[in-house]
Amino acid sequence: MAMSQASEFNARIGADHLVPLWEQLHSLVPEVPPRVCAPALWRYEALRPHLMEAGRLITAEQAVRRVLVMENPAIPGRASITQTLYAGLQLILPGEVAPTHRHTQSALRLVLEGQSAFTAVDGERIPMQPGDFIITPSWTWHDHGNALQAEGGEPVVWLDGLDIPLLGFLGAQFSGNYHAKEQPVTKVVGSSLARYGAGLLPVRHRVNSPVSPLAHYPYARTREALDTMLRDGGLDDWDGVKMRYVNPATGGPAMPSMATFMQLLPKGFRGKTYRSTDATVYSVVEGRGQVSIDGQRFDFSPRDTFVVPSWAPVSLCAGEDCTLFSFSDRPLHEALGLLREQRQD
Ligand code: GTQ
Repeated sequence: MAMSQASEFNARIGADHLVPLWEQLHSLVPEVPPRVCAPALWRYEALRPHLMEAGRLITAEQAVRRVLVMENPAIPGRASITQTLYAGLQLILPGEVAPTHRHTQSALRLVLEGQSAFTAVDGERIPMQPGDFIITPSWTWHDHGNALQAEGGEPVVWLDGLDIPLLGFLGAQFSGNYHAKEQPVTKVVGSSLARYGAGLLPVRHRVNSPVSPLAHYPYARTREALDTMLRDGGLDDWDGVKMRYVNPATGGPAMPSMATFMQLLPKGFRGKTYRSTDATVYSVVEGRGQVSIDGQRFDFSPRDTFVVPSWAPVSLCAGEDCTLFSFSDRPLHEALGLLREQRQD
C-alpha cells in the first residue's frame, strides 16, 4: 500500500472509530515488557521538609488525607508509582484526625516515623510504631488520629500503598464518607493481633474472604523472625533473608491485589541480579546500602522509597545491616498465570 493510500484509508476508517492493527501490533504485543516506568528513588531527607511544609499549609481535616504522592517520573500526572500502584507519604500532626471514609481501593501502611498515631480499621484502633505494617482492606471504614502534643503527640509519617491505578483501569472505584469524623471504637487494642496473629485462630473461624483478618503486623516481631532466620541459615544469594506477609488463615497475601514483603540484608551483603514481572516499590526501614536497577545505581538510606519497574534487573547491596519493606501487584500476576521471574547467576 502506498503511503498516501494508507493515510487516506486510515483517515476514512478513523471516522468510523477504527484503526489498523498492523501499524501498532509490535507495541500492543511486545516481546518483553516495555519500559513504561523508570527506576527512581525518593530520598526521605529531601522529601520530609516538603511534607512538613504541607503540614503548615493544610490541616489533615481540610486535606482529608495529607499526602505527597510519589509519581513515577516516566508517567507524570497519573498519581502512579508503577502502572498499577500508587504510593505516597502521609503526615498526621499531634491532635489531628483524618476523617473516616471507605473505598474499594485497598491500602497498606508502613510506618516511617513517630510513635503516637493510630489507624482505626472497622472499629479497632491500631497503634502505629515505626516499621509496622498495617492493612486497610477494600471497603473497610478507616480514619487516622494522633495524640495531643501535651500527651506525647509527635508528627507521624507513613508510606501509603494503594491499588488506585489498577482500580481506575478496572472501573471499579467506589467510596463514601462516614457520618462522623471518627468511627466508634468497638474492639480492644490488640484485638486483631490476639485473634489472628499468635499462631492461633478463633476456633470457629471460617475463611470467607481473600482479605487477611489480621490487620497489624508489628515490626518487632517481623525483625525478630528475620534475625532468627538469618542465624538459622536462611540467607538467599538474591534476596538476603526475605519473608512475605501472609493472611494467617490462608497463607495467601494480606490483601488480594498487593503482596508485601520484608527482607534483611546483612552488612556486606552483595546480592545477585534478578528480575520479575511485578514492578515493586521498596521502602527502607533500617540501614544504608545500594540498589542497581536496570544499570542505574542508587544509594539508599532509612525511609527512602525506590521503585523497580517490571522486568528491570535489580540487585541489592548492604553497607550495614538493612531491612527493606516492599510491595507489588504480584498476586494478580500469580492469579492470571503471568508471573515470570529470572534469577541470574
Ligand atoms: O489513608 O485513606 O494515600 O484514601 C490515598 C487515598 C491514603 C487513606 C492515600 C486514601 C488514603
